[in-house]
Amino acid sequence: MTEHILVIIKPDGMLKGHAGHVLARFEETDLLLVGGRVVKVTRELAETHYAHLKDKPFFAELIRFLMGELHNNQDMVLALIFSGEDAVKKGRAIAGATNPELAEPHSIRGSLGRVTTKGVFENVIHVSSDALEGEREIKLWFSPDEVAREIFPSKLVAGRKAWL
Ligand code: 3AN
Repeated sequence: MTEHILVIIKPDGMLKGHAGHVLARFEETDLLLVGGRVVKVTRELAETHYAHLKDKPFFAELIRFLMGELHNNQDMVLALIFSGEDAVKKGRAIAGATNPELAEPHSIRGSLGRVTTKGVFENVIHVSSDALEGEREIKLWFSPDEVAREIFPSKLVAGRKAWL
């Protein structure tokens, strides 16, 4: 089934210059890059993105992490949309497990991520966990005009496209 995923190169990955490597890894697949933008992460965006984790003990730190506060105030991330057959499975395989120490060694998180001495997961990228989450996240991070393919329906509102 064709799926659409949001991939984010997170502040640790941006700070360490891993954006090109991540792109190269995804380009080795048959997934199609249909959107990409550099985004300044606000608190509202971070909290909405991780809303499903708001009860976790690490939530506050997770929000600070995505806003770049743990990485030299690197508050710009690269957000990408990839589309294709089984995009979730393929993207999650390239990413590796959430905990970089448990991730397969050749995955992005296994090879480039680390757990800091304070226990923070520096896991380089975010990849949508399933197709529904992919849709929610893509609609949060991108407007229809910023996506190069009609991956989800949109409508015209005051002369501009908005997600349905
Ligand atoms: P994934 O990013 O692999 O889909 P999620 O959505 O469960 O994982 O978690 C989102 C983020 O929260 C992870 N990328 C990681 O940075 C952080 N996280 C998840 N579990 C933990 C944990 N047990 N301790 C610290 N941080 C965590």
